[in-house]
Amino acid sequence: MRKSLTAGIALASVTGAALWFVSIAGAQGGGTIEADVKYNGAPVVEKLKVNKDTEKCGTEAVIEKVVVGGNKGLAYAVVSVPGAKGATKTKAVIDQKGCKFVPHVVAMQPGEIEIKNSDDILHNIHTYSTANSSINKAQPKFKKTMTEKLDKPEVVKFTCDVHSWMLGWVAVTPGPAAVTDTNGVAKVENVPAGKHKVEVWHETLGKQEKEVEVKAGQVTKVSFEMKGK
Ligand SMILES: [Cu+2]
Repeated sequence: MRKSLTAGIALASVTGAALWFVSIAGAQGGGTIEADVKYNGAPVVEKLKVNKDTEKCGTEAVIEKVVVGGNKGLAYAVVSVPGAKGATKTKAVIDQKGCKFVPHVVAMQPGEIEIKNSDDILHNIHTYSTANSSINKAQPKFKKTMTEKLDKPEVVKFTCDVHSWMLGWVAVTPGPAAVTDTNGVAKVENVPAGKHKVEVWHETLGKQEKEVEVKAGQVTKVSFEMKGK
C-alpha cells in the first residue's frame, strides 16, 4: 500500500496533476452492470384514430406497451441499483414531440426534470404518483421548456390532458439506473464495487430483481427474462 502510494506520488510529480486525479478516481472502484432483458412474448402495440391537432399528431396514435426488438430484447425497461449511493446526476429531459412523450421511459436520480414541448401546440402535463406531488400544468406552444421537481424515488406516470393517448413513464431511482434500448440492453455505470441488488421494472410486465457482484473497472453481465401476465 505504502509502496504504491509512494510510486503514485512519484508518477504524479512527473506527469502532473491530471494523471494523479485519474488514479484517485480509479481507486474508488466503480464498475458497470450490463443488463440484458428479454421477453419471450409478443409485442403489444395499440393504435388509435386521432382527430385532434392532426397536423402535429398525425391521424393515428401508436401506443407501444411492450416493445420487443431483435433477439427478444425488451425495450423501455428500467434497470436500477437502488442500494448504490453516489450516482452521477445527469439532467433528466422528457420531450413532447409528435404528441408522444420522447423518450417513452426516462430514468433519473431524485431532482429536477426538464419537460420540453417541441410541438408548437398546447399540451397539458398531468402526472400520477404517490410520493411526489402531482404535476398538472398547461404547457402552451410558446412555453418550450418547464422544469419540475421529482425528488422522491418512485415511478411517475406522465399523461397529457389534451391528448388522451399520450403516455410516458419517469422512474425516479435512488441509485444509478438506465433504460433498455431496442435490443433490451441497459448499461448502468459508476456502480461501486461490491454486491448489489439489481431491479428491473417494466410498465406492463412488472418487476424482477437479482443479486450481482460488481468489480472495479469491470463490466458485470446479468440477464433477466420478463414473464407475461
Ligand atoms: Cu398533449
